[in-house]
Amino acid sequence: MAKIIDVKGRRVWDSRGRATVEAEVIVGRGTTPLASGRAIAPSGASTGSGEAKSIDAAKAVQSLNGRIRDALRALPVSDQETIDRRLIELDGTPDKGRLGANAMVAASLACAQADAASRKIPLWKKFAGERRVALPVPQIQIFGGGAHARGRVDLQDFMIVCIGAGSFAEALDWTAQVYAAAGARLAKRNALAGVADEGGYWPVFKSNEEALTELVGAISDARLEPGVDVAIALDVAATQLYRGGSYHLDLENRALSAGQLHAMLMRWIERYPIVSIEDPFAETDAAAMQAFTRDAGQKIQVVGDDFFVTQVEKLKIGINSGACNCVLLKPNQVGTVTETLQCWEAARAAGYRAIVSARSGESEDTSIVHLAVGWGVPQLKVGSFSRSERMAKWNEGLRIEEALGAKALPFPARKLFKP
Ligand code: 2PG
Ligand code: MG
Repeated sequence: MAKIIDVKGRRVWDSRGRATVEAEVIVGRGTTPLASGRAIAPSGASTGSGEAKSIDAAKAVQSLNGRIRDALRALPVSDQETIDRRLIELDGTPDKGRLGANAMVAASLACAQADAASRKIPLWKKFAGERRVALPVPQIQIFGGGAHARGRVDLQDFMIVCIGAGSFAEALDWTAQVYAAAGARLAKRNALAGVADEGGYWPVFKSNEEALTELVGAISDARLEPGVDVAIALDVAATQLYRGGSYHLDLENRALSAGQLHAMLMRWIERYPIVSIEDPFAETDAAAMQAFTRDAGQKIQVVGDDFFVTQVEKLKIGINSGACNCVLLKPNQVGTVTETLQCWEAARAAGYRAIVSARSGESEDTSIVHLAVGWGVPQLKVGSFSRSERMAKWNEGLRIEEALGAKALPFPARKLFKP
Protein backbone atom coordinates (compact mmCIF):
# COMPACT_ATOMS: atom_id res chain seq x y z
CA MET A 1 0.00 0.00 0.00
CA ALA A 2 1.45 3.34 -1.04
CA LYS A 3 2.15 5.86 1.71
CA ILE A 4 2.72 9.59 1.59
CA ILE A 5 6.47 10.27 1.49
CA ASP A 6 6.49 13.99 0.91
CA VAL A 7 4.28 17.05 0.39
CA LYS A 8 5.49 20.16 -1.37
CA GLY A 9 3.87 23.54 -1.76
CA ARG A 10 4.51 25.78 -4.71
CA ARG A 11 3.35 29.32 -5.49
CA VAL A 12 1.79 29.39 -8.98
CA TRP A 13 -0.57 31.72 -10.89
CA ASP A 14 -4.26 31.48 -11.63
CA SER A 15 -6.39 32.51 -14.62
CA ARG A 16 -6.74 36.08 -13.29
CA GLY A 17 -2.97 36.39 -12.94
CA ARG A 18 -3.20 36.15 -9.16
CA ALA A 19 -0.93 34.06 -6.97
CA THR A 20 -2.32 30.76 -5.81
CA VAL A 21 -0.95 27.52 -4.41
CA GLU A 22 -0.17 24.12 -5.85
CA ALA A 23 0.38 21.01 -3.74
CA GLU A 24 2.49 18.10 -4.90
CA VAL A 25 2.21 14.83 -3.03
CA ILE A 26 4.79 12.09 -3.50
CA VAL A 27 3.89 8.54 -2.53
CA GLY A 28 5.79 5.29 -2.40
CA ARG A 29 6.74 2.18 -0.50
CA GLY A 30 9.30 2.71 2.23
CA THR A 31 11.38 5.60 0.98
CA THR A 32 11.10 4.62 -2.69
CA PRO A 33 8.90 7.05 -4.62
CA LEU A 34 6.27 5.39 -6.80
CA ALA A 35 4.08 8.19 -8.06
CA SER A 36 3.03 11.75 -7.43
CA GLY A 37 -0.08 13.90 -7.74
CA ARG A 38 -0.62 17.63 -8.05
CA ALA A 39 -3.52 20.00 -7.54
CA ILE A 40 -3.95 23.78 -7.69
CA ALA A 41 -6.34 25.74 -5.47
CA PRO A 42 -8.87 27.90 -7.34
CA SER A 43 -10.40 31.12 -6.00
CA GLY A 44 -13.74 32.89 -6.18
CA ALA A 45 -14.69 36.53 -6.75
CA SER A 46 -18.32 36.28 -5.66
CA THR A 47 -17.54 34.41 -2.48
CA GLY A 48 -20.10 33.46 0.15
CA SER A 49 -19.36 34.79 3.62
CA GLY A 50 -19.55 31.26 5.05
CA GLU A 51 -16.83 29.88 2.80
CA ALA A 52 -13.72 28.28 4.21
CA LYS A 53 -11.03 30.94 4.31
CA SER A 54 -8.11 30.99 1.91
CA ILE A 55 -4.89 32.65 3.04
CA ASP A 56 -2.11 34.47 1.24
CA ALA A 57 -0.51 32.10 -1.31
CA ALA A 58 2.98 32.41 0.20
CA LYS A 59 1.62 31.48 3.63
CA ALA A 60 -0.33 28.57 2.11
CA VAL A 61 2.96 27.32 0.65
CA GLN A 62 4.47 27.48 4.14
CA SER A 63 1.54 25.46 5.52
CA LEU A 64 2.10 22.79 2.89
CA ASN A 65 5.86 22.62 3.31
CA GLY A 66 5.62 22.60 7.10
CA ARG A 67 2.65 21.48 9.15
CA ILE A 68 0.70 19.74 6.41
CA ARG A 69 3.74 17.81 5.25
CA ASP A 70 4.55 16.68 8.79
CA ALA A 71 0.96 15.66 9.48
CA LEU A 72 0.39 13.68 6.29
CA ARG A 73 3.70 11.86 6.01
CA ALA A 74 3.43 8.07 6.36
CA LEU A 75 -0.38 8.03 5.99
CA PRO A 76 -1.76 5.52 3.47
CA VAL A 77 -2.62 7.68 0.47
CA SER A 78 -5.71 5.65 -0.43
CA ASP A 79 -7.39 6.62 2.85
CA GLN A 80 -8.87 9.97 1.82
CA GLU A 81 -11.05 10.24 4.91
CA THR A 82 -8.15 9.89 7.32
CA ILE A 83 -6.06 12.33 5.30
CA ASP A 84 -8.85 14.91 5.33
CA ARG A 85 -9.64 14.36 9.00
CA ARG A 86 -5.97 14.91 9.81
CA LEU A 87 -6.04 18.18 7.86
CA ILE A 88 -9.21 19.35 9.60
CA GLU A 89 -7.85 18.52 13.07
CA LEU A 90 -4.52 20.12 12.33
CA ASP A 91 -6.25 23.31 11.25
CA GLY A 92 -8.59 23.24 14.23
CA THR A 93 -10.59 26.35 13.27
CA PRO A 94 -14.20 26.53 12.05
CA ASP A 95 -13.23 28.44 8.90
CA LYS A 96 -9.97 26.61 8.01
CA GLY A 97 -8.17 29.93 8.33
CA ARG A 98 -5.11 28.60 10.15
CA LEU A 99 -3.77 26.23 7.49
CA GLY A 100 -5.75 28.03 4.79
CA ALA A 101 -8.58 26.44 2.81
CA ASN A 102 -6.47 26.91 -0.32
CA ALA A 103 -3.57 24.91 1.15
CA MET A 104 -5.98 22.28 2.44
CA VAL A 105 -7.95 21.77 -0.76
CA ALA A 106 -4.76 21.59 -2.82
CA ALA A 107 -3.33 18.99 -0.41
CA SER A 108 -6.55 16.99 -0.26
CA LEU A 109 -6.95 16.84 -4.06
CA ALA A 110 -3.23 16.20 -4.65
CA CYS A 111 -3.44 13.17 -2.33
CA ALA A 112 -6.38 11.85 -4.37
CA GLN A 113 -4.39 12.42 -7.57
CA ALA A 114 -1.31 10.70 -6.11
CA ASP A 115 -3.38 7.70 -5.01
CA ALA A 116 -4.89 7.32 -8.48
CA ALA A 117 -1.45 7.70 -10.08
CA SER A 118 0.11 5.09 -7.81
CA ARG A 119 -2.68 2.65 -8.73
CA LYS A 120 -2.39 3.63 -12.40
CA ILE A 121 -6.07 4.46 -12.66
CA PRO A 122 -7.76 7.72 -13.64
CA LEU A 123 -8.94 9.86 -10.74
CA TRP A 124 -12.65 9.36 -11.54
CA LYS A 125 -12.14 5.61 -11.18
CA LYS A 126 -10.73 6.00 -7.67
CA PHE A 127 -14.10 7.47 -6.65
CA ALA A 128 -16.36 5.33 -8.83
CA GLY A 129 -14.76 1.98 -8.06
CA GLU A 130 -16.70 -0.64 -10.03
CA ARG A 131 -19.84 1.53 -10.26
CA ARG A 132 -20.93 2.51 -13.76
CA VAL A 133 -20.84 6.25 -14.32
CA ALA A 134 -22.07 8.91 -16.74
CA LEU A 135 -20.64 12.19 -17.92
CA PRO A 136 -22.24 15.19 -16.19
CA VAL A 137 -24.46 17.64 -18.05
CA PRO A 138 -22.59 20.92 -18.48
CA GLN A 139 -23.90 24.37 -17.58
CA ILE A 140 -21.86 26.65 -19.84
CA GLN A 141 -21.67 30.42 -19.55
CA ILE A 142 -22.34 32.51 -22.64
CA PHE A 143 -22.53 35.99 -21.06
CA GLY A 144 -20.67 36.91 -17.88
CA GLY A 145 -21.48 39.81 -15.58
CA GLY A 146 -21.67 40.72 -11.91
CA ALA A 147 -18.43 40.45 -9.98
CA HIS A 148 -16.75 38.82 -12.98
CA ALA A 149 -17.09 41.70 -15.39
CA ARG A 150 -17.22 44.89 -13.35
CA GLY A 151 -20.97 44.62 -13.35
CA ARG A 152 -21.78 45.26 -17.01
CA VAL A 153 -24.87 43.15 -16.58
CA ASP A 154 -25.89 42.70 -12.97
CA LEU A 155 -26.56 38.98 -13.09
CA GLN A 156 -23.37 36.98 -13.00
CA ASP A 157 -23.90 34.01 -15.32
CA PHE A 158 -26.14 33.57 -18.33
CA MET A 159 -25.56 29.93 -19.20
CA ILE A 160 -26.89 27.27 -21.52
CA VAL A 161 -27.76 23.66 -20.77
CA CYS A 162 -27.96 21.34 -23.77
CA ILE A 163 -31.01 19.51 -22.48
CA GLY A 164 -31.60 17.58 -25.71
CA ALA A 165 -28.02 16.41 -26.22
CA GLY A 166 -27.35 12.70 -26.30
CA SER A 167 -23.76 12.87 -25.08
CA PHE A 168 -21.22 15.17 -23.44
CA ALA A 169 -19.49 15.55 -26.81
CA GLU A 170 -22.73 16.57 -28.49
CA ALA A 171 -23.45 19.09 -25.72
CA LEU A 172 -20.07 20.69 -26.40
CA ASP A 173 -20.67 20.72 -30.17
CA TRP A 174 -23.92 22.59 -29.65
CA THR A 175 -22.30 24.92 -27.14
CA ALA A 176 -19.59 25.83 -29.64
CA GLN A 177 -22.31 26.79 -32.12
CA VAL A 178 -24.24 28.88 -29.60
CA TYR A 179 -21.08 30.56 -28.28
CA ALA A 180 -20.03 31.51 -31.82
CA ALA A 181 -23.53 32.71 -32.69
CA ALA A 182 -23.75 34.85 -29.54
CA GLY A 183 -20.36 36.42 -30.31
CA ALA A 184 -21.37 37.17 -33.88
CA ARG A 185 -24.61 38.82 -32.74
CA LEU A 186 -22.77 41.04 -30.27
CA ALA A 187 -20.05 41.99 -32.72
CA LYS A 188 -22.66 43.00 -35.29
CA ARG A 189 -24.31 45.35 -32.80
CA ASN A 190 -21.00 46.65 -31.52
CA ALA A 191 -21.99 45.37 -28.09
CA LEU A 192 -18.96 43.23 -27.30
CA ALA A 193 -16.84 44.65 -24.47
CA GLY A 194 -14.55 41.61 -24.12
CA VAL A 195 -14.73 38.37 -22.22
CA ALA A 196 -15.42 38.13 -18.50
CA ASP A 197 -13.42 36.14 -15.93
CA GLU A 198 -14.86 32.80 -16.97
CA GLY A 199 -14.61 33.37 -20.71
CA GLY A 200 -18.23 34.38 -21.37
CA TYR A 201 -18.84 37.49 -23.42
CA TRP A 202 -18.92 40.71 -21.53
CA PRO A 203 -21.80 42.42 -23.28
CA VAL A 204 -22.98 46.00 -23.51
CA PHE A 205 -26.68 45.59 -22.84
CA LYS A 206 -29.29 48.07 -21.66
CA SER A 207 -31.00 45.63 -19.36
CA ASN A 208 -30.47 42.24 -17.81
CA GLU A 209 -33.44 40.87 -19.71
CA GLU A 210 -31.74 41.77 -22.96
CA ALA A 211 -29.19 39.06 -22.19
CA LEU A 212 -32.04 36.56 -22.16
CA THR A 213 -33.50 37.68 -25.48
CA GLU A 214 -30.04 37.69 -27.03
CA LEU A 215 -29.33 34.22 -25.67
CA VAL A 216 -32.55 32.83 -27.12
CA GLY A 217 -31.63 34.55 -30.40
CA ALA A 218 -28.15 32.99 -30.36
CA ILE A 219 -29.59 29.50 -29.75
CA SER A 220 -31.90 29.97 -32.73
CA ASP A 221 -29.08 31.41 -34.87
CA ALA A 222 -27.17 28.20 -34.10
CA ARG A 223 -30.12 26.30 -35.61
CA LEU A 224 -31.03 24.74 -32.29
CA GLU A 225 -34.42 24.92 -30.69
CA PRO A 226 -34.64 26.97 -27.49
CA GLY A 227 -36.26 24.94 -24.72
CA VAL A 228 -36.04 21.68 -26.64
CA ASP A 229 -32.39 21.32 -27.60
CA VAL A 230 -30.90 24.05 -25.47
CA ALA A 231 -32.24 25.73 -22.33
CA ILE A 232 -31.03 28.57 -20.11
CA ALA A 233 -29.51 28.53 -16.62
CA LEU A 234 -28.83 31.67 -14.58
CA ASP A 235 -26.59 32.47 -11.65
CA VAL A 236 -28.02 35.66 -10.18
CA ALA A 237 -25.29 35.66 -7.48
CA ALA A 238 -27.78 37.82 -5.61
CA THR A 239 -25.63 38.30 -2.51
CA GLN A 240 -23.57 40.68 -4.66
CA LEU A 241 -26.66 42.75 -5.48
CA TYR A 242 -28.03 42.95 -1.93
CA ARG A 243 -27.49 46.22 -0.11
CA GLY A 244 -29.63 47.79 2.58
CA GLY A 245 -32.39 45.21 2.24
CA SER A 246 -32.89 45.49 -1.52
CA TYR A 247 -31.49 44.04 -4.70
CA HIS A 248 -29.70 46.61 -6.83
CA LEU A 249 -29.76 46.29 -10.59
CA ASP A 250 -27.25 49.06 -11.28
CA LEU A 251 -27.42 48.62 -15.05
CA GLU A 252 -31.11 49.46 -14.93
CA ASN A 253 -30.79 52.06 -12.20
CA ARG A 254 -33.28 50.40 -9.94
CA ALA A 255 -33.46 48.47 -6.70
CA LEU A 256 -35.94 45.67 -6.14
CA SER A 257 -37.47 44.32 -2.97
CA ALA A 258 -37.26 40.56 -2.52
CA GLY A 259 -40.89 40.35 -3.64
CA GLN A 260 -40.20 42.33 -6.80
CA LEU A 261 -37.17 40.20 -7.65
CA HIS A 262 -39.26 37.11 -7.04
CA ALA A 263 -41.94 38.40 -9.42
CA MET A 264 -39.36 39.31 -12.06
CA LEU A 265 -37.75 35.87 -11.97
CA MET A 266 -41.16 34.15 -12.10
CA ARG A 267 -42.02 36.23 -15.16
CA TRP A 268 -38.72 35.27 -16.81
CA ILE A 269 -39.39 31.58 -16.13
CA GLU A 270 -42.71 31.93 -17.96
CA ARG A 271 -41.22 33.84 -20.85
CA TYR A 272 -37.86 32.14 -21.45
CA PRO A 273 -36.72 28.51 -21.48
CA ILE A 274 -35.05 28.71 -18.06
CA VAL A 275 -34.37 25.42 -16.29
CA SER A 276 -32.10 26.49 -13.43
CA ILE A 277 -31.52 29.60 -11.28
CA GLU A 278 -28.61 29.78 -8.84
CA ASP A 279 -28.54 32.10 -5.83
CA PRO A 280 -31.72 33.97 -6.83
CA PHE A 281 -31.62 35.65 -3.39
CA ALA A 282 -28.88 36.67 -1.00
CA GLU A 283 -27.18 34.20 1.32
CA THR A 284 -28.86 35.90 4.28
CA ASP A 285 -32.33 36.10 2.74
CA ALA A 286 -33.57 32.63 3.69
CA ALA A 287 -37.25 33.59 3.72
CA ALA A 288 -37.07 34.81 0.13
CA MET A 289 -35.21 31.67 -0.91
CA GLN A 290 -37.89 29.47 0.66
CA ALA A 291 -40.72 31.41 -0.96
CA PHE A 292 -39.04 31.23 -4.35
CA THR A 293 -38.38 27.50 -4.01
CA ARG A 294 -42.02 26.99 -3.11
CA ASP A 295 -43.23 28.86 -6.21
CA ALA A 296 -40.58 27.88 -8.78
CA GLY A 297 -39.09 24.67 -7.42
CA GLN A 298 -41.55 22.34 -9.14
CA LYS A 299 -40.62 23.77 -12.48
CA ILE A 300 -36.92 24.59 -12.28
CA GLN A 301 -33.75 23.87 -10.35
CA VAL A 302 -33.16 26.37 -7.55
CA VAL A 303 -29.45 26.17 -6.80
CA GLY A 304 -27.71 27.24 -3.59
CA ASP A 305 -24.10 28.38 -4.02
CA ASP A 306 -23.28 31.26 -1.63
CA PHE A 307 -26.39 30.08 0.18
CA PHE A 308 -24.89 26.68 1.13
CA VAL A 309 -21.14 27.20 0.51
CA THR A 310 -20.77 23.40 0.18
CA GLN A 311 -21.29 23.01 3.93
CA VAL A 312 -23.39 20.12 5.01
CA GLU A 313 -24.84 21.89 8.10
CA LYS A 314 -26.10 24.78 5.98
CA LEU A 315 -27.46 22.34 3.41
CA LYS A 316 -29.37 20.45 6.09
CA ILE A 317 -30.97 23.67 7.32
CA GLY A 318 -31.99 24.39 3.73
CA ILE A 319 -33.42 20.92 3.29
CA ASN A 320 -35.44 21.19 6.50
CA SER A 321 -36.79 24.63 5.65
CA GLY A 322 -37.45 24.03 1.93
CA ALA A 323 -34.80 26.39 0.56
CA CYS A 324 -33.44 25.44 -2.90
CA ASN A 325 -33.58 21.98 -4.43
CA CYS A 326 -30.03 21.76 -5.73
CA VAL A 327 -26.60 22.45 -4.25
CA LEU A 328 -23.46 23.72 -5.95
CA LEU A 329 -20.41 21.72 -4.88
CA LYS A 330 -17.13 23.63 -4.79
CA PRO A 331 -14.35 21.79 -2.93
CA ASN A 332 -12.51 24.98 -2.00
CA GLN A 333 -15.61 26.42 -0.30
CA VAL A 334 -15.25 23.75 2.36
CA GLY A 335 -11.59 22.74 2.15
CA THR A 336 -11.44 18.98 1.62
CA VAL A 337 -12.55 16.26 -0.78
CA THR A 338 -14.29 14.30 2.00
CA GLU A 339 -16.41 17.23 3.19
CA THR A 340 -17.44 17.98 -0.41
CA LEU A 341 -18.50 14.36 -0.81
CA GLN A 342 -20.47 14.50 2.45
CA CYS A 343 -22.38 17.47 1.09
CA TRP A 344 -23.24 15.56 -2.10
CA GLU A 345 -24.31 12.50 -0.10
CA ALA A 346 -26.59 14.60 2.12
CA ALA A 347 -28.08 16.25 -0.97
CA ARG A 348 -28.69 12.96 -2.71
CA ALA A 349 -30.26 11.39 0.38
CA ALA A 350 -32.71 14.31 0.58
CA GLY A 351 -33.60 14.20 -3.12
CA TYR A 352 -31.70 17.41 -3.83
CA ARG A 353 -29.78 17.77 -7.05
CA ALA A 354 -26.14 18.83 -7.26
CA ILE A 355 -23.70 20.51 -9.62
CA VAL A 356 -19.93 20.28 -9.25
CA SER A 357 -18.51 23.73 -9.93
CA ALA A 358 -15.24 25.47 -10.67
CA ARG A 359 -14.44 29.00 -9.48
CA SER A 360 -14.01 32.24 -11.40
CA GLY A 361 -10.26 32.09 -10.66
CA GLU A 362 -9.08 28.75 -12.07
CA SER A 363 -6.10 26.93 -13.53
CA GLU A 364 -5.23 24.00 -15.77
CA ASP A 365 -6.25 21.66 -12.93
CA THR A 366 -9.01 19.28 -14.03
CA SER A 367 -9.62 17.36 -10.78
CA ILE A 368 -13.21 18.57 -10.41
CA VAL A 369 -14.27 16.92 -13.65
CA HIS A 370 -13.11 13.60 -12.19
CA LEU A 371 -14.97 14.26 -8.94
CA ALA A 372 -18.22 14.85 -10.83
CA VAL A 373 -17.85 11.69 -12.92
CA GLY A 374 -16.54 9.50 -10.12
CA TRP A 375 -19.16 10.56 -7.57
CA GLY A 376 -21.99 10.38 -10.09
CA VAL A 377 -22.89 14.07 -9.73
CA PRO A 378 -25.02 14.65 -12.82
CA GLN A 379 -24.10 18.27 -13.59
CA LEU A 380 -20.90 20.29 -14.02
CA LYS A 381 -20.28 24.03 -14.25
CA VAL A 382 -16.81 25.31 -15.15
CA GLY A 383 -17.45 28.64 -16.85
CA SER A 384 -17.62 29.46 -20.54
CA PHE A 385 -16.40 28.04 -23.80
CA SER A 386 -13.14 29.94 -24.17
CA ARG A 387 -9.95 30.42 -22.10
CA SER A 388 -7.84 27.35 -21.57
CA GLU A 389 -8.52 26.98 -17.83
CA ARG A 390 -12.15 26.31 -18.87
CA MET A 391 -11.43 24.30 -22.03
CA ALA A 392 -8.97 22.07 -20.14
CA LYS A 393 -11.93 20.85 -18.10
CA TRP A 394 -14.36 20.39 -20.98
CA ASN A 395 -11.66 18.56 -22.92
CA GLU A 396 -10.94 16.31 -19.94
CA GLY A 397 -14.63 15.37 -19.96
CA LEU A 398 -14.31 14.37 -23.62
CA ARG A 399 -11.34 12.13 -22.80
CA ILE A 400 -13.28 10.46 -20.00
CA GLU A 401 -16.32 9.97 -22.22
CA GLU A 402 -14.13 8.37 -24.85
CA ALA A 403 -12.43 6.10 -22.31
CA LEU A 404 -15.78 4.97 -20.90
CA GLY A 405 -17.15 4.20 -24.35
CA ALA A 406 -20.08 1.81 -24.24
CA LYS A 407 -19.55 1.26 -20.51
CA ALA A 408 -20.87 4.75 -19.72
CA LEU A 409 -24.35 5.16 -18.30
CA PRO A 410 -26.63 7.21 -20.57
CA PHE A 411 -25.89 10.93 -20.64
CA PRO A 412 -28.45 12.30 -18.14
CA ALA A 413 -29.50 15.54 -19.90
CA ARG A 414 -32.87 14.41 -21.26
CA LYS A 415 -33.77 12.65 -18.04
CA LEU A 416 -32.89 15.63 -15.84
CA PHE A 417 -34.54 18.28 -18.00
CA LYS A 418 -37.51 16.79 -19.78
CA PRO A 419 -38.87 19.54 -22.02
C1 2PG B 1 -20.17 31.09 -8.87
C2 2PG B 1 -18.71 31.05 -9.22
C3 2PG B 1 -18.47 30.42 -10.54
P1 2PG B 1 -17.01 32.59 -8.00
O1 2PG B 1 -20.66 32.08 -8.31
O2 2PG B 1 -20.88 30.13 -9.10
O3 2PG B 1 -19.26 31.01 -11.54
O4 2PG B 1 -18.11 32.31 -9.13
O5 2PG B 1 -15.95 31.55 -8.18
O6 2PG B 1 -16.52 33.99 -8.26
O7 2PG B 1 -17.71 32.45 -6.70
MG1 MG C 1 -22.64 31.08 -8.01
